[in-house]
Amino acid sequence: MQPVNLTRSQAFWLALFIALFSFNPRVRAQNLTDIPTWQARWIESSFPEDNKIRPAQYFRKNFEIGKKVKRAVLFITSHGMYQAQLNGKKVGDAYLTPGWTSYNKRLQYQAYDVTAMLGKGKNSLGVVVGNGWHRSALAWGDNINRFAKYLGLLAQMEITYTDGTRQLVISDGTWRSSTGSIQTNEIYKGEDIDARLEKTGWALPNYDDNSWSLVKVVDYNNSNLIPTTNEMVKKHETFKPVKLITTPKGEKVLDFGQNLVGWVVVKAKGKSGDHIIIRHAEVLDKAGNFYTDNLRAARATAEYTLSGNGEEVFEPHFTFFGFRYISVEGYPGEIRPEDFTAVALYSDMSPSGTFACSNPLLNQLQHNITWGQRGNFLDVPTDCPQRDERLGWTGDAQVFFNTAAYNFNVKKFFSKWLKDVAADQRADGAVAHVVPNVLGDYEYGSTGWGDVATIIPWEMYEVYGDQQVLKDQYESMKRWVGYMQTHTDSVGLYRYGGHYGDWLSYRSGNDDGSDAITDKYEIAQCFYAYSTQLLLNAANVLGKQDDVAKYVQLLKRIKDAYNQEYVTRSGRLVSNTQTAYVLALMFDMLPEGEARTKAAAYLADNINRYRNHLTTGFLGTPYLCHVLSRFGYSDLAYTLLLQETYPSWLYPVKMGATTIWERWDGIKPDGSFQTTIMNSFNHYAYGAIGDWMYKNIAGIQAAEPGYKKIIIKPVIGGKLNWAEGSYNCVYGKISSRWEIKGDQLVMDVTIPSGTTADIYVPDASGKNYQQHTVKAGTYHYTR
Ligand code: RAM
Repeated sequence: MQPVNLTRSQAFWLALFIALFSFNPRVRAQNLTDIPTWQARWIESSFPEDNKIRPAQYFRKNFEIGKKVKRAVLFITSHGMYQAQLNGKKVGDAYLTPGWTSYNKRLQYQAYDVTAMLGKGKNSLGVVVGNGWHRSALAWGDNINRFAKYLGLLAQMEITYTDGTRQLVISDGTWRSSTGSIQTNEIYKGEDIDARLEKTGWALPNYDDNSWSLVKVVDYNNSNLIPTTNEMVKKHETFKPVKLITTPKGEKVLDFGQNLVGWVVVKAKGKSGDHIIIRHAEVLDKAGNFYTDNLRAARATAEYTLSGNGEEVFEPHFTFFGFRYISVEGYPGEIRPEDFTAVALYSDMSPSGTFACSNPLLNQLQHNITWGQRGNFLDVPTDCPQRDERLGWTGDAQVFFNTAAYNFNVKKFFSKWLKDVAADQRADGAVAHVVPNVLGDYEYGSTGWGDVATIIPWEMYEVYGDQQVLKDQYESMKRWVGYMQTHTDSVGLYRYGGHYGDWLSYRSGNDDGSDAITDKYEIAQCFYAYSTQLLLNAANVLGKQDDVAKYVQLLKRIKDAYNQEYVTRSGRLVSNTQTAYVLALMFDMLPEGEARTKAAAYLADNINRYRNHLTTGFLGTPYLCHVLSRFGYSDLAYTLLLQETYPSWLYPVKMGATTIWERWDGIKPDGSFQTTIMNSFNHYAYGAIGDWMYKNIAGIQAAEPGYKKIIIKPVIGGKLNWAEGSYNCVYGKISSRWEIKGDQLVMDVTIPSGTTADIYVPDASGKNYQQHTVKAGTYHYTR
């Protein structure tokens, strides 16, 4: 069953429709005239307020259906995470609902068409509510109850009969509540299910709930309720174990062959009280033992106690794990791999792009990028999915946006999250480090992180060509630039506040000055300029001429101050690092002409000094190859891309990675690990190279917003014999494929209707291009 996403206008028409029919005298119960104003009341269990992670709370209500149902819609949300059942069957195919937003300001409800789930006579609506993001400990320390002290439910089913009468079933004081088999449940901890405590048939109409408690009815201000507009989290790929391993320590470990995010469905048959413990890990250590130190305080465990009633099937409900391996303890009988199925859970974005080429290592890199995206696009773009963090780090999201948009359609995903970025923006315009903000009022305003407020809206406009995102986010963009402007000194320098800088850039570990540390305020001045440029672009698109004039002035001042402060007379930068040159060139900080050519040469020289290795961190890496290509160093960009030793993109691939790592050397060449303090093996940020691969190897680029005009211009190099890519833009599918056959180059291109393209066909040497301006169609070239 598909959940129904209602837009505001659909909600309005639904309300009007309901209002018109609500005057029918046969309508039972509520007055329907003011739907979608909620008639339902928030209900909670009678647990006292506490700061413990409680068992999941079960709520139920029977109701009668007397006539033929034409349509029934269930609107539902919770304080906590819910799973609803109608007559014992799960409602919808979404998980981790109601999703994650800045709940105090924006709490999504879902709408499900449940018409086919209702039967004549007695029906039953049952809902389990677990702690979810509302009540789990989030970020570090034991800070639970971030968003709610109590688990709560708000549900409203609107039933329309074929005779036009209507009925409401709402959460109210007549519901009953109890606990059941889902005991501990918490995002980082995992979930414990005791099948002996299952209230068998609890969501069926004939269940006797007399021993259940009556619920408390509580009033909350419902002004934070919003419809769901993005794709919800669903189950996707499944994996069977590729290996059963007994580790040197004697642990029984199953390897699913892929680092993924979700959980494992376990089948088991045993005695009542048999207790299975499933722990999760991304990697095995050097000796081949199960390794969980990098999960820090996250227990990341599922525990199942058997009822003893035949074959039992377990899976968690209100948590998720980042893992490739599980260790299995206490399993009754022989561990048979076929009884374990790993399920990937992620936001249900439709795939939009493909990339492949003649180098298998690059294909594995592309695979790792897409799996990094799947695992970390769980309603919110998270940095990592496994340790006690899993937060919507704004910097990570902005560096990865373009790549993400090639791989999947992320328009709805990011439109929703950007609204939380704006909702969590501080009164002074500072942007939170993580959104939804769970870190408090001081974790704000880092350069490259806060710039998410301008970068993603602008890039999203370029990708989808829809001005709506600029309209929606314009105030937020403006406020972020305003924040930096407020904190600019008298000479126009933004030297204020704490910044993460070029996070996790190369550190040689030697005291020889080779650490690639870029001055944080030098970086900040670059991003200040870039954000101002993007705001200016947005003002132009939206026709805000006063703002255009204002920000043209401001931009000039920012760049002048930068050149005064950070550029030496010979054109070197104060921080003589790759990232410093990359940002200066990418954001046009230097005057056109010689200054830029020289800076590009310094950059190339720096790369050579590191024996053709990158040294960049989160902020420099996404732009590194783009800058090299722009200034005529595409060969060097290819050399970096194909570099196989640390630090490089292919080093983790050579080490067997199936996702992108947080650090260039998460596992060192000798098999030891980076520090346990911060070492995720599923972190999409460095996957931002995907954008360069699509644009330059496959050669697919937007020349105008939304790909109304397309450029196809592959860069031949890296000893590749062929490469191909496709992208489903808003007009349809673009594809590009080239292959070197002997001394000829063959190229096939598809351009969708409604667009035009400039196709640049290289020769086999890659040095000379022939340009063709074309309309929609398929084209074949040989040179
Ligand atoms: C760590 C992670 C995250 C990064 C922050 C600054 O929590 O690496 O990705 O954005 O630091």
